[in-house]
Amino acid sequence: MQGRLVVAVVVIAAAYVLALAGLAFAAGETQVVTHDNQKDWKIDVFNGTVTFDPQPADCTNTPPAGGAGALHLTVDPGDGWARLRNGRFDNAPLASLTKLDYWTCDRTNNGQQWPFILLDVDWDGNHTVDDFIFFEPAYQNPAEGGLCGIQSAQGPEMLHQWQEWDALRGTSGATANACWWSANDPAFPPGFTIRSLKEYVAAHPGATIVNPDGNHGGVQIVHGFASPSDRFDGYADLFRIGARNPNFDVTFDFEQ
Ligand SMILES: [Ca+2]
Ligand SMILES: [Ca+2]
Repeated sequence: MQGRLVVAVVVIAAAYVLALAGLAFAAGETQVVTHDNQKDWKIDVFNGTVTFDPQPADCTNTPPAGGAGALHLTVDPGDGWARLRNGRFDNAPLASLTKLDYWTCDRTNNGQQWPFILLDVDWDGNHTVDDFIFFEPAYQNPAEGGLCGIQSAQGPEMLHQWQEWDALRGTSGATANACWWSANDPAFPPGFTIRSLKEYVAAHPGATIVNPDGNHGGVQIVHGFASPSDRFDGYADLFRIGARNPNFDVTFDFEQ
C-alpha cells in the first residue's frame, strides 16, 4: 500500500508540475482588455484620450479576430500624448522577444506618425531607463525606411485602413529585421537611415525592457509626441507580445 501511495503522490505531483508548465508556456493566449488598469495595462495621457471603443465605421479591412471594439487614441494638440502602458514585461531581454505585432487604423495624423510601439530600455541591468526605442509603421518600407525598410518590407501605411505590423520581422529580438530608432543612441536614428532591431540588440546585448515605476509600464502603445499644430486620432488592436522572460505569449484584444 505504501508503495502505491508513493506512486500516486508522484503521479499527482508530476501532473501538477505539468499543469504549471502548461500555464507558464501558454502560447497564443488572448486576453481581453476593456478598461484602464486591467491585465497590467495603464492609461497615460497628456492633452489626449485613451478609450475602449466600438470598431470605427470608417476603417476598412477590419482584422478577422478583432472583435467588436478597439483601443482609441486621440491627441490635441499634437505635442501631447495618449498611451497605454503594460508593466508585465519588466526585465524581459529584448533578445528574448519572440512575438511583437499589432494592428492600427489611423484617421487623423501628421502624414507620418501612426500609433507606434515604444519600449523603455535598460542597457546595463541596474533597472534604470537608459533609452527609449520606437517602432513606427511609416519606416517599415524602402521609401521612408531606406535599406532597413527593404528588409522589413511592410506597408506603406494607409489612413482609414486596418493594417497589421510585425515589429520583429524575425523569430526573436536578436534576429529581428523590423526597423526601430533610439532616443538616446545616435547610431540608431529615425528616418531614412533607420536600422533594424537585431542591430540594436547586437549593440546593446544586455538590453531589457524596464518599467520606470509601478504605474508606468515599459511596453507602450502610443499616439502623439509631435508638434502642437498636429492632431491625432487613431486605433490599435490585437497587440501581441511574446518573451522568454516572462515566459509568455499573449494577444491583447481591446474591446469596449
Ligand atoms: Ca478588439
Ligand atoms: Ca540602466
